Amino acid sequence: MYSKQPIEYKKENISASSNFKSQIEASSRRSKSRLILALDLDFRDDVADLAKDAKRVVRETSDYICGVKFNFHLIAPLGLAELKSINNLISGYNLPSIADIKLNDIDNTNRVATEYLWKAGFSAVIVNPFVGYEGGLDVVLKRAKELGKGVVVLVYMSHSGADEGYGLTLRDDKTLFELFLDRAKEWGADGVIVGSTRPEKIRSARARIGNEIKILSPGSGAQGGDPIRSLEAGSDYLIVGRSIVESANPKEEANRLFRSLLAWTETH
Ligand code: OMP
Repeated sequence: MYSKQPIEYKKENISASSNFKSQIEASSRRSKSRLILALDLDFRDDVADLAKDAKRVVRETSDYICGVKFNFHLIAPLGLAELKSINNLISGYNLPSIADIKLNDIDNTNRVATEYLWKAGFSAVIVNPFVGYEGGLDVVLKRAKELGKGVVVLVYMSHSGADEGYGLTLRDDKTLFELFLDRAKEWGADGVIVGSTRPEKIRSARARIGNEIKILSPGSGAQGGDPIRSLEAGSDYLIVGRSIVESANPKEEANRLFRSLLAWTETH
């Protein structure tokens, strides 16, 4: 198999604190927050101020969150230098940042894509397990371990059509969801994504994977998921985007959501 030597990383590119899981645990303990901000700024024709606006939202919400997630809303229009500059701000608050590209390709493409993400200062990446291990995600999982970066596996999405894929039953009566959970465990993933709109799936994910793997749940707020029900079902962290980012006052909205979860967070 063709495999290039890994890029030599300068120390500054590697987070000092051991790995993604311990980073987000520490961040959540410190902030008493289970909220990961999805920094999903809406489409605009002129992206000149996009990085500046993203930084503003990070500054305004940093007291109320334990991590930040970037999606194509920023990763597509911005370059490496701008992404790195936003990530520098985020790591200055001791918050980990997750690159949500739902990575889904052959090993060489996955290797190049994630090397850029690590260079841009991300702490973790979200991958699609459908692509498989050998010649697919193997390079990502191995390299992430070397660098203390996190790999988060998509196992049940939050939208209603997710049943058409993740809900399929295989020949041995296992669902694709269960297979993906088993893979996440086998591969030593740091986390899995299960939609906040499906507390019953969160509960069965927790029962199947145990407590070592974090459950990250998007879908509270704009998609109608109930944050407390997700946490009660076993989610470790809630990923929230539009209800904060697109509100008239992101700081106030993040604070409101933070406070609504505080009683739960302080007792668990
Ligand atoms: P809001 O619906 O605006 O709170 O944003 C949710 C964020 O989580 C977006 O960035 C989505 O792309 C992402 N997401 C889901 O909404 N559902 C999923 O099943 C998986 C993700 C994700 O991987 O983060």
